[in-house]
Amino acid sequence: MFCYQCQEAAKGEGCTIKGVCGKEDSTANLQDLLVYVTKGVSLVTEIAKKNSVAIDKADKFVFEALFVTITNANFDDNKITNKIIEGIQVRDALKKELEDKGVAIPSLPANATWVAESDEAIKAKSEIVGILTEQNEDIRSLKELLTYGLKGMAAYAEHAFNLGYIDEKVFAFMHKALVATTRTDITVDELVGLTLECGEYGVNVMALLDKANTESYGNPEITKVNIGVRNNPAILISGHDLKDMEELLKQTDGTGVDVYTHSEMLPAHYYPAFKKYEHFVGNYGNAWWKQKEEFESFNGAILFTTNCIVPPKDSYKDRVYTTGASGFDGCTHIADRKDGQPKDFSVIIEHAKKLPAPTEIETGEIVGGFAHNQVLQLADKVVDAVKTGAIKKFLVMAGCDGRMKGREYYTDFADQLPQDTVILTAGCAKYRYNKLPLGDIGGIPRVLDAGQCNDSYSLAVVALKLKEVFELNDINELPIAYNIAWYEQKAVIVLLALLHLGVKNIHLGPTLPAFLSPNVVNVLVENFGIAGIGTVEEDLKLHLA
Ligand code: FS2
Ligand code: SF4
Repeated sequence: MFCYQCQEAAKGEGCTIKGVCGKEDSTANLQDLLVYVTKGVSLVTEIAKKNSVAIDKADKFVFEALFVTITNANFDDNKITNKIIEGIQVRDALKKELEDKGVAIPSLPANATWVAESDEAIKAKSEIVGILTEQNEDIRSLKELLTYGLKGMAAYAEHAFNLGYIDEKVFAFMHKALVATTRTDITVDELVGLTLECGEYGVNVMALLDKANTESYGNPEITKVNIGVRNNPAILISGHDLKDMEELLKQTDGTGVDVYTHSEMLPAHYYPAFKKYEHFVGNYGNAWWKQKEEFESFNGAILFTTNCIVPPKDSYKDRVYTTGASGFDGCTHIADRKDGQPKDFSVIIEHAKKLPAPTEIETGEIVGGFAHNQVLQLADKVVDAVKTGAIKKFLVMAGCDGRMKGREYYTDFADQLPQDTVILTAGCAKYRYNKLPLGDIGGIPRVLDAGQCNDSYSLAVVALKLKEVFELNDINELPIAYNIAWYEQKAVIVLLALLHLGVKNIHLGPTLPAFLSPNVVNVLVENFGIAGIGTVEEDLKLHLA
């Protein structure tokens, strides 16, 4: 195996024996093969599209498959193998339709012709299609940067799709970009161009998901979320998928089973449509990487709707369920929706009924719900505070959390910011500082949480609005600094989206991606002012200058 797609890549270079995330060598290889086959699906899809063959199954396959390969989403070799076989079937069905129409299919790369003859053949192939097959370090770096952006895009496209929202142009870009990564003659300049274009479609897919979420469940509003517990059996729901959230709340209503959110599902509390459920109690615990302790003390059943899974301990593994793109060998998987019917969560609900209530680990409330609609309602207040000097600077500290010790930097940075600064956040990065007593500025909390990582889109909408109000020519003239934390590939698409919107001088930590070669880092530094992080003291000076 060789994997360097996330921030925790071993030695800052890549995992080669087993993932720091817990991914086994066989799983990593199968994920490489799934990406390889997915590129083959896109190669044939491009031809099918030109010849008016329906490609909706291929669109769906591509975003599902890429999502499965995101860091710590799916550790189930059987599920990944089935997806590889499904990809070949989708691809070959398109070929058959083309042949039936009399279309001559040109000679294609092996991605589009390889067939899985046996389990042994799948294993053998999975060992020779990894990232390192691309010899040129810069081309490899750019191909992977693009692929990781697409993985993030795929995750957001899938959540939107689950709510009935699609953007065919996003799918078309995914196919085009995947095909480009199969080319052996592609240049650095072409890949840089595609990477920037990826950011454009990143904005589009986040806007689509924002529309899907807000039209389905209302605009997030300022909300106090309980972090204590009640004395009922319960289900803890993690991940990002709001359709799963809705269906679980409906199916648990009146059963005596409470529902709590974990990590990135916290922002579900901000949506009006979910507030009506009396049994939707609060948020339990912190960011994803603390799940070993927190799932132990939660006592109830746990549902993963997406990443981030930490391989579960035996002591609670039987209480863990997965659905959608997520999977873990030995955990029960809740099947996909069929024929427009909701998923059936009865098995986890019945299990939860037999389990003890959660053990309290903290009490109190956290405040969030500052997505674009809510912030724009407060715009006058915010603009006044900037004009009077009550707010001197906004710090965008969105992104991911992770277990690396160096991430204490973000707690210290937030804690030491002066009283006339406001943190704008989204994603699970917030758990590094959202329980600190940072206070407010004239009623505006000093940490404004827009929601999940995809709600970084909201932060961009707010920035663009402020640019308009202050009649500025450039988004970079605003008193906003970007100190972003990353972990997995959704942060990659968020970063590319911000670059597309013209944001410069983003600081990215706790370490720069292992998949960026020195030359690619130079391109990002020279054109966008991207930089890593320094010490808290240095960075406070830098960002507040
Ligand atoms: Fe956090 Fe994990 Fe949201 Fe990432 S819960 S690192 O998936 O996408 O952010
Ligand atoms: Fe390593 Fe991250 Fe890849 Fe897991 S996803 S194998 S931790 S680089």
